[in-house]
Amino acid sequence: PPTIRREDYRPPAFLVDSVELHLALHPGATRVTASLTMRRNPAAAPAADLELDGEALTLISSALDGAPLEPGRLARLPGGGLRIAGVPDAFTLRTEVEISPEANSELSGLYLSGGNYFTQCEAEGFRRITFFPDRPDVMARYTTTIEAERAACPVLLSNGNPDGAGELPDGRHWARWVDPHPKPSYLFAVVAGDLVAARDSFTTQSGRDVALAIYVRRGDEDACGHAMDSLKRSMKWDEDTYGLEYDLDVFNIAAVSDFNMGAMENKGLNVFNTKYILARPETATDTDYEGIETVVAHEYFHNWTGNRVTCRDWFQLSLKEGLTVFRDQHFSADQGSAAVKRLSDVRRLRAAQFPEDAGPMAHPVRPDSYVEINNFYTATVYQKGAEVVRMMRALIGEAAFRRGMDLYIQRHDNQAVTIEDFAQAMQDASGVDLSRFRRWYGQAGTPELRVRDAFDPASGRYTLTLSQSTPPTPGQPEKLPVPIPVRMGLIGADGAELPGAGVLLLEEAEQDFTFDGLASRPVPSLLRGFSAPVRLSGLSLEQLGFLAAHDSDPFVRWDSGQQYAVAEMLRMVQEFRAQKPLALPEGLASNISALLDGAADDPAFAAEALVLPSEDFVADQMDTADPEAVHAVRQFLRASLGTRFMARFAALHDELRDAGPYRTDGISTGRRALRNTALSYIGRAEGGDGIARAARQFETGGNMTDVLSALRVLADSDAPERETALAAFHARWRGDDLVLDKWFTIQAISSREDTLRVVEDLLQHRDFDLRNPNRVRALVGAFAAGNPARFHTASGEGYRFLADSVIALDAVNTQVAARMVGPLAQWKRQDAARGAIMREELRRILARPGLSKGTYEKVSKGLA
Ligand code: HT7
Ligand code: ZN
Repeated sequence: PPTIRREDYRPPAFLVDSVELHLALHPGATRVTASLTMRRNPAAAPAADLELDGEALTLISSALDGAPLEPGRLARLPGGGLRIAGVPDAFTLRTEVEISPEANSELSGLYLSGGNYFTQCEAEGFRRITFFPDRPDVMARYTTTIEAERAACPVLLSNGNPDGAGELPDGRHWARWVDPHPKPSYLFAVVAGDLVAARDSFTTQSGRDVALAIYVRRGDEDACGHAMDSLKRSMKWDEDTYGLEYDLDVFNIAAVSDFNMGAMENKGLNVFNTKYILARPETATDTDYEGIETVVAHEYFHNWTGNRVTCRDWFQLSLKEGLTVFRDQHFSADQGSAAVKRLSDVRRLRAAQFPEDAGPMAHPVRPDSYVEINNFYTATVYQKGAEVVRMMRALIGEAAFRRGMDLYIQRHDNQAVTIEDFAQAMQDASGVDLSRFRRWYGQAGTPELRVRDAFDPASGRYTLTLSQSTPPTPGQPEKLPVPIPVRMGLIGADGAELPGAGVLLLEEAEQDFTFDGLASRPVPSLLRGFSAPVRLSGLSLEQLGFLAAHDSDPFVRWDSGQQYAVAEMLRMVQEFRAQKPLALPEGLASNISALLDGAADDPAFAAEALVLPSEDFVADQMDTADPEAVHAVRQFLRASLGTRFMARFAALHDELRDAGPYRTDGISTGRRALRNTALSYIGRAEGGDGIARAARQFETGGNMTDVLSALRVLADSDAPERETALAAFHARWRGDDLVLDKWFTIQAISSREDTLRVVEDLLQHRDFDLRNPNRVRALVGAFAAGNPARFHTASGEGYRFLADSVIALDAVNTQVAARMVGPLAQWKRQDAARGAIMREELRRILARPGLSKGTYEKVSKGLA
């Protein structure tokens, strides 16, 4: 398959001013008629023929300016597109095509889910609905008429504002929608079916009333409250923070249980995975509630950053995604504890993006090439992209950043632009030269930041030497220094903050920063708030322990504790490999003890800090991973800490029980998180009553957070309560897809040795469905990406299981299949024996005839 390169970008030869679409919905044969008002693009090289994208379309008829096109002027292009020879400078093209929603298991284009129709057009799904120049720099005004059988599809929705509806013969009806804003085709959407709405309204800052509706399956309307509340808070926040107001009369959301990703920001008609809409205390965990708030906000914020100002081409994806993740993170931080939100964002970045940036798929935030664009909806484009925006704000200051946003939107409203345009607006608004900073967009790899320090007692001068280097990544052997903002402070021996705190800007490979007037050697607190997405090294175990206990910055306090634990765990891994007996390090125990002392002051922070670094995170710090040894060490520590502090964990578990109704405020979720962290330690402790506590909590827990935490403890155990609880959970929640996903996941991530067998059996379970991405992610994805000890079993069975799953999936849904390849592609991180089996499995996938280009790209790059 061809590689698309950023440097090959050319403006579109033809533009589309307006689109009149008519969809006559039928499950097996939907008719789509499109009338496109088109003209030559004066900014493009002249082209005699018109080329339109198309995929899986059956052409029924076509006409140019009202006259049927003779077959001699039409040719089909290799991927399924259409070439029309010799078109005039301006014309109307009318095409009629047939598509089959019921045969569409890709979930891209128009498809059926539970008998209802949904579309997904990003990135290149619109070409599966009609012939079109399906690229984001072609922005047009859409009018959409949908007709369907009234009984099966009482609800007919599209983008924009409603503009009429009526009856048709044979029990059919129609509705028309007009979207006044020009938009790229990837933001087009249609939803039709038997759905019911939860309704509300929002009055904008200029006094316009917007009708809000969330469409769900009948019976789920009572589970939309949190999503609706999150939507209204997002609308208000964007007005207050950026002066950005919603721009249509209606804002609709439709929820669907078969969906490739989390949600989609289609103009005026967001489509959401049910996972990010539906929540009841008894079915959704605190993490689910947080996810809903974040994703609802994210999609809403796209209305300006993505929709009104969109991307020129898909290489600019981070223009909308990095910026919008930055915005949703800022919003969520403003809703509760900003510090705890930052820790969890950084945890996620390190878990997903750092390994990606160090692996075979490493790419810059603005990639240079791709084979399948769907493979580039990555942690790098999203999360690292957000970090780059955050650094930009740190460099130019909050006020200038706001001016930059105003300027960016004012300059580029209704345009399809580049990351350069965004950086230029920030530069123009701030007066700060960002030319060097732009390297962050072009260079892949995680910079390594090293610190050395020296103190001269005679002069009282303290010198911090910071140096940076970025490792080579595929296609980028040499790296230049990037500007790294290092927010820092100095801590005195008594734990007090000393003068000198601020932001150091490391621009060169190495720089000295001096501080005068110090009485004794301070401890440096670096990367406060995680001011740059880098790996920091050079602090001693002693300094880390000191910072974990004393720093005023919660991020550094948390991170130093984690780094301390990692250092000890790495040492223990060596002991384990040398078959030496393991012992609980006293320093680590005293860190945990100090956290327990202060737990009542900030339960949410304590819950984060008490959790040991994940197995993946520890393995990521090793030259060659050793999943068995890391697992053994982590389990040993959990058990030893649980045993050592049993009484204190038990007291927390008793004291923090929820009183009163379920609430999702930061205090309540923090208390539950801490209580369940305590339970998980007790569950591993020797001689404890963890199983009895978990069984009791499982039976009596009043919310899914508590029930699932208890079930997790049981699912990891060999106790008879395990089977009883899993069976009871299944019986109770069989009818609820989202809860059943949790049942699959909890078994897939169990630390038990028989987990792979269990997962293989679950693949055959009557409730497993390869066509449902949530279910696939819940079982296959959770096992391969969330259970390193069992996935990397030395026999290679875990690898074979994943390769078999990818092969089966590729025939059903290529986007989901390609996304599952990731863990196999990390073979260079494993030892030679495992690496060889992983490569063998990648080759086996690659040898499959008819492999999709997305899976091909992931596997072939993974093998390189
Ligand atoms: N902009 C969207 C990204 C997306 C997507 C969503 C659903 C299904 C397939 C998709 N491909 C790309 C979601 C977002 O980031 O907001
Ligand atoms: Zn997005």
